[in-house]
Amino acid sequence: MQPTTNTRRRTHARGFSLLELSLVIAIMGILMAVAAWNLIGGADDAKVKTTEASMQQIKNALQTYHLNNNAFPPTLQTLIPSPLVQGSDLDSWDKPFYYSPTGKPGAPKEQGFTLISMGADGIAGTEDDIDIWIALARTAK
Ligand SMILES: [Ca+2]
Repeated sequence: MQPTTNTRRRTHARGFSLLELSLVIAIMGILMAVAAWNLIGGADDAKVKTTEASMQQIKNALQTYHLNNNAFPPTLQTLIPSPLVQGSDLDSWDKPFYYSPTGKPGAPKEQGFTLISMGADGIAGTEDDIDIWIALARTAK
């Protein structure tokens, strides 16, 4: 049966209920939150990769320095002005790398220095820290 003009008008005029509107707004909010989360996560991934690339470059410069001097430099600033390192001693979050010319206790001989980025939170010893040796082991897999 065809709805009469009168019924059709009434249906159209009813519009959305408050519950339907709340539901749509809640779903849109969730979708926007997910999109924002993904954007921020993607930006952080890029910063992690950039930081790891800088650390790789610094590692190569440290090893070249070691070949020439039979020791690692006392500070990263010794290397930074040299043509061996294009970048700086700052990670992607503009925080200085932690560097020590000695390896971690018990580390293999070729890991003769320590180079760590504090990660996005800028705090040492948290989960987002990037240790050059751990990053290299992960990318080698
Ligand atoms: Ca950290």
